[in-house]
Amino acid sequence: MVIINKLYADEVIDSRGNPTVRVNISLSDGSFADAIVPSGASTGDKEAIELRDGDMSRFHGKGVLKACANVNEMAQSLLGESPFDQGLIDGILKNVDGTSNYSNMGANAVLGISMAVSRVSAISQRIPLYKYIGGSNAITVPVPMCNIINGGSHANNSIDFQEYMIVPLKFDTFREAIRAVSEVYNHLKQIISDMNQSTSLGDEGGFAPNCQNNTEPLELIIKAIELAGYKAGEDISIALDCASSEFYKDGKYHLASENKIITADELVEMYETMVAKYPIFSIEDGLDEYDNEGWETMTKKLGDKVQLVGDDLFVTNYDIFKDGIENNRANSILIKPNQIGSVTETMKTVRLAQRSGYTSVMSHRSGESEDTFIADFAVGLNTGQIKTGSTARSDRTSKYNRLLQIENELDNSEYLGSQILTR
Ligand code: 2PG
Ligand code: MG
Repeated sequence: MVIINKLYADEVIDSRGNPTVRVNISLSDGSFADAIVPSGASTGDKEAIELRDGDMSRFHGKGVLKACANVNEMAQSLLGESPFDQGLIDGILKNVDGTSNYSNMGANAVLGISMAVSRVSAISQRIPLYKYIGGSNAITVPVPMCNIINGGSHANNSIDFQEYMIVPLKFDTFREAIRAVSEVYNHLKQIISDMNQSTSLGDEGGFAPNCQNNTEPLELIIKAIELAGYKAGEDISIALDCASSEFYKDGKYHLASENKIITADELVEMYETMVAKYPIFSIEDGLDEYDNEGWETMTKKLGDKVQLVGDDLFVTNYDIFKDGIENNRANSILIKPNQIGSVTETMKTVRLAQRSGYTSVMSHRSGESEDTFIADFAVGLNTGQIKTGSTARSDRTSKYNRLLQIENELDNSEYLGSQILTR
């Protein structure tokens, strides 16, 4: 029987220059794998707990030596176990931690082990990770939502909304879709540079120009799509992550770039106007994570026109998501494994989406690494969509490059394009 015979963590650096956990694992048959955990900036309140040392003499308090030590401690319960039953392994981790949000061991410690176990199992079985996760049904190469303008807390500019993304819908393959994104991205760079603005990048590789309001980025993007020779709204649509919890204070939405403080109803009206005027396919976190009433209204008004994605709203949490579904909040969920803490729990949430008619979007975090787990995870679970940044910066392109490899490898891959279903 193949068993886990070595498991330990070390502290490495993420794409923002902050420390994060890497878990290294080897099996009795000689298979070895590692996994690096990502980290968010605009995190939802109800996310699983990311353990940081708080020792201000190291990494501004952001060290993860405690989380690494916890990995080494949890390893004691896993050595000698078979790695092939992911549910069993993740169940042991949950028991050892003993809390519902991993506040004891840290979700960064637990997820690192969970991902590493999954990856080393695939290596041991000599199959690709996506196939280990999804078997021969794992064939959908996801439609990317590619971040090309960053604002909010991912950039040091004037834009309130956090992410402006392009979604290549009218393409037959992922390879063609990514080519189109890269072409648009480079046209946008020229446009921004012609405006005498800096083409510096935000955390996810999108540009971070200063704009007069939150709609100017849409104009720039449409211009870039057209200059690249594509039709906005047909070949390529636009997706937003407003990350509105970041500008929600005392029951109101504070749009600093427009000098406005507005109610949920007014913000929803603003979205309705934007959706009528611009080719917007998807809006993520349009309202605050606690604004349930606002979400229900927004879903009623916009749910049959656009994809409404819950990120901070659902935090990949089965129970919170189930309650949201029962109350008609949103029609789509963002899937971030580190929001919930294990591979098994992430899969459970995706299954709930799939049987409830909600779309699901696999997602990176703003703090990332060269780890490509989410690319395989998206294919393995047939999420159909992935959000993993722009076509620049290797922490983002590593995922796209892995998906290009998967598409090549699969004889029967499918790229859904505009067939992505929303309710
Ligand atoms: C988001 C993410 C990823 P963060 O809000 O969707 O783009 O950002 O990782 O900072 O939460
Ligand atoms: Mg988000």
